[in-house]
Amino acid sequence: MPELNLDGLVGPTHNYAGLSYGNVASARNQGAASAPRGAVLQGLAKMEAVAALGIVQGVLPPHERPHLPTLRARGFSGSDADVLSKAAKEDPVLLARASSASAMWTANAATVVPAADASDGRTHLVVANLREMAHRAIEPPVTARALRAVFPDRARFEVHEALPADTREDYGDEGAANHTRLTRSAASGGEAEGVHFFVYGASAESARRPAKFPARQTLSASERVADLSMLGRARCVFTQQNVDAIDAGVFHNDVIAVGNGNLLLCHELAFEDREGTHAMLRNTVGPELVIAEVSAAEMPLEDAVRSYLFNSQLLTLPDASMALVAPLECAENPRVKAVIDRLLADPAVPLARAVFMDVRESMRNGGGPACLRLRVPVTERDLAAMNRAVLVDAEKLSTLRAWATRFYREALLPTELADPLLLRESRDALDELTRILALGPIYDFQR
Ligand code: SUG
Repeated sequence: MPELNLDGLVGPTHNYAGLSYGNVASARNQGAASAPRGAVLQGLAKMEAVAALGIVQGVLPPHERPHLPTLRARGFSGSDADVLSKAAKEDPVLLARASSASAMWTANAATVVPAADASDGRTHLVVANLREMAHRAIEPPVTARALRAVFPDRARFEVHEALPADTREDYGDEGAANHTRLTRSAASGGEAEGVHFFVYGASAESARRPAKFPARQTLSASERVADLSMLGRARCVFTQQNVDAIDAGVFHNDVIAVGNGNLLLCHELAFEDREGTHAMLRNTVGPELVIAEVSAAEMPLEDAVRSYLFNSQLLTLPDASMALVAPLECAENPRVKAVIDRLLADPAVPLARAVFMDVRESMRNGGGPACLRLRVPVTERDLAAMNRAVLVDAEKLSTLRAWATRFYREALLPTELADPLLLRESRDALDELTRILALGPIYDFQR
């Protein structure tokens, strides 16, 4: 029973602009030089490693950045070069927002509910509105086009537009980063039935809310996503994230908890109501559920945020054992490494191995291995019905490496975003990529 992982390809404008309030890595690295080519190659190496574990691996394309329509909508006019230079002078923050490669974190692209759990027997992908961060709120329309180009068969897949981002409804939605699918066994693919665990930062009824940083996911949004996906409420568990953790830099649940099959790995400070959440999960999933918890004494919250242990990918391999694909930072922090060794040695925890990957370029913006991928539990028939040009094998990986090496810069500073050549290079790269991945004209500049 396969699980498809769709990783976001890092875009040519990958840079550190400090745009995400509440994401401590993004703030810490503001203004630093980035390495777009190194970043995309790190991502491809991770995809190669995950594919080698026996997981079905594919890619989602970067978005068009700088996004000229965003700048023109704010009144900047003239040639593309004029628009860029005026924006750089008059509103550099807007230019940075229109230039972020943030679409690489595809865990925030959508929430996915496989056909096995949806009452209409189709797989649902609800695009996330990402309304809380201005630079990410411009992603949804192109994300929807990209997902439809990957899953064109409407009889099997429904790609929903993002929830309304205005204030009529309180829909703050960040997609799969706050959603975990659990099952009664190691099985994580599209054949097994699952339970859907939604974690939100705040709701109208919340007794406590984060004091410092935004609650990016709301309960209303999670409930609406569940309904659009045709999930019966009996399959759902909703719980509030620990607001103190949000204020400590845990801006998504996937920075403090990760689940797969019948295993939930989480920090003791993950949820507002720890005991109640564990009990709801045990009741809904069943006695097969294993909750492997890490205490604050064993690993303080600060280590969770720095190392991104919980942003590891937890994967079921073809032999039904589980592997943790963790950021290299976890191997370098003795306290975190000791937690991983303890989990591997614990016979009650179904975890067989750990693999460490260098995704530092993404980590410096607060994106670990799990942020970089969207999980789609599929069946063999789903795989046959999708656009298989996005799947990676040795040949596709080498094509993508050559493509990145040809178009991507070695280094980039946020002060270089107005360079008209960067726009040109990015468009040329994406134009070529839509051919490599057989996506059709998904970008505004191609329409
Ligand atoms: O939305 N960082 C992303 C990181 C997303 C991580 N995703 C998950 N946890 N699933 C964000 O905060 C930083 C961009 C900048 O500052 O230049 C950024 O958008």
